[in-house]
Amino acid sequence: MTQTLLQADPDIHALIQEEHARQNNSLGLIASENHVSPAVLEALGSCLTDKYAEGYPGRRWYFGCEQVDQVEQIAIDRAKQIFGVAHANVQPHSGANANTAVFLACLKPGDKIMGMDLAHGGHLSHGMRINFSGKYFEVASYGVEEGSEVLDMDKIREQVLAERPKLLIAGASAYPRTIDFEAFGAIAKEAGCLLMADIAHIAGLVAAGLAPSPVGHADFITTTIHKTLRGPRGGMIMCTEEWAKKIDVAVFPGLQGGPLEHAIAAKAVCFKEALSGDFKTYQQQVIDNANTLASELTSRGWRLTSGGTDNHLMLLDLRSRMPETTGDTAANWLRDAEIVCNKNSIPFDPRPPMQTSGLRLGTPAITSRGMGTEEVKLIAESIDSILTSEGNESVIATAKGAIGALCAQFPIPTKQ
Ligand code: DSN
Repeated sequence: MTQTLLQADPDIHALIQEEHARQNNSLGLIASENHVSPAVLEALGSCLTDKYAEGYPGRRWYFGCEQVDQVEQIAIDRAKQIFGVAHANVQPHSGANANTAVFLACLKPGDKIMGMDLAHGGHLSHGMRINFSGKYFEVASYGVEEGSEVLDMDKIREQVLAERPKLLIAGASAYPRTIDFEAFGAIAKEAGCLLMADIAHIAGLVAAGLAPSPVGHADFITTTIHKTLRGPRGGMIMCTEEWAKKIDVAVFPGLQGGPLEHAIAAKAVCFKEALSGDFKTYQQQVIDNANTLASELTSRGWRLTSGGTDNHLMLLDLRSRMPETTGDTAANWLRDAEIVCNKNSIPFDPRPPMQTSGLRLGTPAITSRGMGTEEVKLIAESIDSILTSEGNESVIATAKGAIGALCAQFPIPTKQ
């Protein structure tokens, strides 16, 4: 029982070491990924994983919760302070769970939800046909405009008033532009429906005041902690006081059993980091790096959907220079040079989701490694050369050398 991981399970130990090396020796451009701090990782790997704590601070079914009560209360208080919300539930195991708990709190099976079309950048938990959200609720969706590829709030207003959903959802996993939560709030009010803002992708930018906050406009705000916010994998729900009790009951016992107090401790550490002075500088650099990557790619002739980005991500339309190349093929070429991103449908994509015509590129993870303008320029040059060479082996080898040198210069923050 006192063995180290290496002694107890050399196979898993070796794979963790390999994964650490993979992360350290490659560039993470997956827009939803990031690298946590050593402090967050330490809390996550703590003895808090051993503790059952069904219930909420001060109201648990189990005894011996004195410490985890304080941990969870600190996480809640910091979340409320960061986002300026009345109530926060830090127990959801994931973003999808957070969304499901909101549905459980305010909807009945068969009620209508309306979110952004998955094919236009929405999320599977916002009404995808084979997701829980699509199976148990009637689904309507809105999307971006053909041509501009941005959300047209006047048109969305008309659609919402025609569809009359019970719950309107604002939020996306592949939308490079600012989301107008104030306009969504006004539409929801006019239509007499509830509004859920899913800020999973942009939570860090919102926390830093660099993207508009849905607070005051949305009844519910859900998020993951592990994207731009730079914390452990997990979710959170914020809401008005009016919904606090229903949300808490929906999370536990409605949807989940025991909370993951080790993850909640890591969330608390992440929130403390988000309250520090450095956090805004980091988030601004994420945006600046995304802008640099976008302008370097567009100056080389690549079209980005909507023409660019306001946040941490962008969608590159491969058809603008390589009409025969799918996102799947392109992402594989980049992977061979240790540039890790994901294929992504672009709005009105004629290709199926497993192929796609686009790549989604994001800058949170490389920014956490300390990379800035010069490094991003080099990354753009490598991406461009690999794609335009159609995955030529020697071009990939050259790019891989340059990326390897960059990674060695900017190690990931954690040692494990
Ligand atoms: N799957 C996540 C993403 O990559 O955007 C969203 O949950």
